[in-house]
Amino acid sequence: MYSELCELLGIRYPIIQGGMAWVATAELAAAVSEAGGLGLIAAGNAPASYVAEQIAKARALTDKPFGVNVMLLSPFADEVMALLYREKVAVVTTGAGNPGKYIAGLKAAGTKVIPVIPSVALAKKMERDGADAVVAEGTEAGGHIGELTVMALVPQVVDAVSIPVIAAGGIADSRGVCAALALGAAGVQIGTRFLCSAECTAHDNYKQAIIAAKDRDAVVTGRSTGHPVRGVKNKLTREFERLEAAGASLEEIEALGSGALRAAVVDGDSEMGALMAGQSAGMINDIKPCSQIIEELVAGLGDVTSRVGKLCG
Ligand code: TUI
Repeated sequence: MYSELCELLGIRYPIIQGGMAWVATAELAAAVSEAGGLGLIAAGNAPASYVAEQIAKARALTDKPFGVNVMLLSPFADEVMALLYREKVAVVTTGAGNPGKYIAGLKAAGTKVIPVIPSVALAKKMERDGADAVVAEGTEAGGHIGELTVMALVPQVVDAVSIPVIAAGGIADSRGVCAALALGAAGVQIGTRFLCSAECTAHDNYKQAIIAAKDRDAVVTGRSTGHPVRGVKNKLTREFERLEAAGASLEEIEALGSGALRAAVVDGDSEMGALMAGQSAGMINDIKPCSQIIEELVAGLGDVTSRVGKLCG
């Protein structure tokens, strides 16, 4: 499994770990990078000082390239980007917004810039602004999501831009990786599967909720706020649904979500915590080391491609 992305990023496999706020710490990022993928530290809603600590920790854990994901709705996005101009990490990915104004500064630092995009229009804009690749994230993903599925979004983005396209959303095994490559992707970004890894420092209750989840359990809340979020169904998502149905104010709905991700990841609150996860939650049944997750993703491709080859050949 080798693509232009491996060349661009200096990695063995074109497998990127999702930039999950609170979940994607230096430990997880280093484990994925050590295993030949690209690990990411998530800046989430944290200040630059936290990101600086995490970068130092990851550098102590691995010599391999890793990246930082910047969530652009964060009040600290500007100061985190200012830090990244100095830190010269290999890769910066962005989510939940348009990173256009930061691209030149990151590129001047020698950093590869890979925005996560939910539409063809934003992909084209990012290419014009100098992005090195894009992650086309489907609505199957966990956390804050767009509307299009991977199946529809990825080929349309591939047709619209010349830079490499990385598929994300709902991918957790070799079948998903192979399908993404068939759609024209140069690689994949995987979140939920890496959350259920041995090296992920998220609370075990969060991991167990994903393992227990069935196909329809990763639900979307917050559509009425303009920031839809997918996560495992629990007391919190039911409370969201109740408030949204009752026509509660934006402030009331957002107050419910505030601090809920930290509660899930750090405190293990599986009732009122935001158990953000993608639709792949239903096919994740165990916790294993990142190296094993990556080895199995790659090793399984032979069987998938030979099956497809027989059907098509
Ligand atoms: O960003 C994500 N996933 C996230 S961010 C997050 S924290 C959060 N929590 C509550 C509400 C909002 C955020 C949890 N999960 N994935 C990448 C992603 N980016 N999905 C969708 C987008 C996106 C949306 C609009 C990217 C760009 C965009 O552009 C709008 C514009 O400004 O042009």
